[in-house]
Amino acid sequence: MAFGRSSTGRRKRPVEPVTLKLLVAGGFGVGKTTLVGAVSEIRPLRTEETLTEAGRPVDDLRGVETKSTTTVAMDFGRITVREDLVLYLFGTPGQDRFWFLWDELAQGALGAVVLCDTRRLEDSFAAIDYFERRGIPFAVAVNCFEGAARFPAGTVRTALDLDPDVPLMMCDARDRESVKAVLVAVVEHALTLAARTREPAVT
Ligand SMILES: Nc1nc2c(ncn2[C@@H]2O[C@H](COP(=O)(O)OP(=O)(O)O)[C@@H](O)[C@H]2O)c(=O)[nH]1
Ligand SMILES: [Mg+2]
Repeated sequence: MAFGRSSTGRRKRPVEPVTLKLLVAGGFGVGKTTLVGAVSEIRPLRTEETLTEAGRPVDDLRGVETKSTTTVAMDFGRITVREDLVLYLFGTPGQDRFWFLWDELAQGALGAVVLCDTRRLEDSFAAIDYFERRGIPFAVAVNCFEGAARFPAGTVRTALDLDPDVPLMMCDARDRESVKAVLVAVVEHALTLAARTREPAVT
């Protein structure tokens, strides 16, 4: 038969993966650079600068006193979640003085992870507001630093005033599997929301 789609004798074609863009946001020192580095298959592109004395009054180091570098532009990484799904991660700069970059970074993003540290939850309010206002789907991940008090998810949810459908998870930004679970949750959440908005209106 001349035409047909028999696959016998044919090599399985490599799957062309879907690529999605996710943002990683949250307060300064919350673990964004660590998270991207933990899962990235490519050497993460980082734009770290040594914290200068001049930046000290601005860069709040409470809880991360050992931190000696800061991300001035962004972190960038890539993770293949499945053969057919590749995520590109863009870490947003945590400091308010780099907010002008956010709108550029948010272009084309499917969704975002907002990382939080329970010692400084308020540092992640701005990121949550940003995604809520722009209707960008996001999940909240609490980076469980040792020494930080553990709170039940419900308490954190209330403190952050999250909508009930926003996924909230505990994670360890240094742990690949933990971070992967967070990223998968964001993708699933974003796809669920997208499917909901695409549903035809009932007439
Ligand atoms: N103990 C612990 N330290 C962490 C964790 N995540 C990040 N760190 C450390 O906290 C500091 C701030 O993390 P970093 O990824 O640079 O924060 P960023 O400013 O959000 O990019 C660094 O010294 C990290 O090594 C974590 O889950 N546990
Ligand atoms: Mg950083």
